[in-house]
Amino acid sequence: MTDPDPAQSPLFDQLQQTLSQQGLPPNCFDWGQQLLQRLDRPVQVMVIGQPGSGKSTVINMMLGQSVICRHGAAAIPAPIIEICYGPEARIEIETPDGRTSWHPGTLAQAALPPDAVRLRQELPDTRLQGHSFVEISLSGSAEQNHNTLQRAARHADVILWCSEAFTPAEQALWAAVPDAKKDHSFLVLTMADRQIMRGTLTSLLAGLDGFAAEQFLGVYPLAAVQAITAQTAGQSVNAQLWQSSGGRQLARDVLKQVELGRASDVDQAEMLVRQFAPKVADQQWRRTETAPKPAPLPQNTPTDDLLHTTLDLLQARAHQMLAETEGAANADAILATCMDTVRELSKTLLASQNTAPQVQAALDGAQDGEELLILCQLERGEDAAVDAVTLLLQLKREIADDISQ
Ligand SMILES: Nc1nc2c(ncn2[C@@H]2O[C@H](COP(=O)(O)OP(=O)(O)O)[C@@H](O)[C@H]2O)c(=O)[nH]1
Ligand SMILES: [Mg+2]
Repeated sequence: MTDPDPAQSPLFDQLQQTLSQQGLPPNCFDWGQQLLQRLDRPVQVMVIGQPGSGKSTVINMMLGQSVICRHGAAAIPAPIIEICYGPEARIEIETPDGRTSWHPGTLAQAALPPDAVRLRQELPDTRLQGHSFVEISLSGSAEQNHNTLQRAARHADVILWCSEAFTPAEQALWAAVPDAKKDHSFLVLTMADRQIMRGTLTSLLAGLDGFAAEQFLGVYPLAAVQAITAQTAGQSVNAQLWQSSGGRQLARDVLKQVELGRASDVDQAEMLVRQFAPKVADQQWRRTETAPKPAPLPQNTPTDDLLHTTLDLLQARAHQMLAETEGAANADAILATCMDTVRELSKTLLASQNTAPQVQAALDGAQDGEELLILCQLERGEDAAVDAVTLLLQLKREIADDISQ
């Protein structure tokens, strides 16, 4: 598990100290500043779609309680609703004149002015320290919706696009979202219960198959009202309804994506700190890093030794790539280094003829990684290089986890 509040973590302070030094390569400084910002706030899950597409109900489902609206109540008109952590349940209402006011309780309980432009719900739910939700309604002209979506996508870490049928107009809007964001996005086909009653769900899914598979991490038919009932109606969760409503799978996959995003930020921050930390911070870093580890076992198994060798390789290459970013960042060179590294890793693991499950898992990871890197090389460019480095860091994390088990 990652730290629920990375902004309070030693890593955040160490990265801040690292970035306050003179003479840091400009690329690394910019990269580090972006990481600091991301570590400083919860992962942003944006829930986007047309009014009445079921966005608020999806957020209620993820929260496991009806916070934004009650079932069957008229949709809240505000274009932006934020749901984040706070020590007690209270809402902030912003009206068109820019004034804001605070009220205790939840949106579902409050009488809201019809002209609110932004609503913020704070809840004492500690899960919201790790990720928060933003509901964005696309209720303007095609051009306004395009602009709203682009702006929202820039700030989003994960996107849930809510729609009953994902119409061609919505498909055209979505097509303009940057690919890097599409890789972290889910298509939620809301009101699936109605589609099932009409007998239209199968043909809807078949019709979307090609386009949606390319444009999203996955397509998730969801009967959100049933999914909320599954969690709230009885003393315990109705596992069967939670599963059949589509709620279980969507909630699980979204949370996994949130975790992956956070883990990747933490990995990258660790890498920057290791490479550039000032002397004092470097010593602190080593202390905090080594403190919680158990005393080393008297003898390492051959499998551990092999996995340590692969970790050293990944670490050395990560440093090499950071050094390469000192000049003009060269995405192609970084992609090539990542590819070499993964191939070398496969070769080392294969040559060892070690059949331990951890080694096999590392080999599977390296071979899958090679396939993904081929795709990154086709895409090229800065985003692809960042994806490639992230992939190496993920491999490193998986191998390290296996050693510590
Ligand atoms: N039958 C059914 N109704 C739903 C479902 N999800 C939402 N609704 C209803 O659709 C209406 C609009 O939902 P809401 O979440 O407010 O939409 P939003 O405007 O996109 O936030 C509400 O009356 C919800 O109760 C669903 O999965 N099945
Ligand atoms: Mg709503």
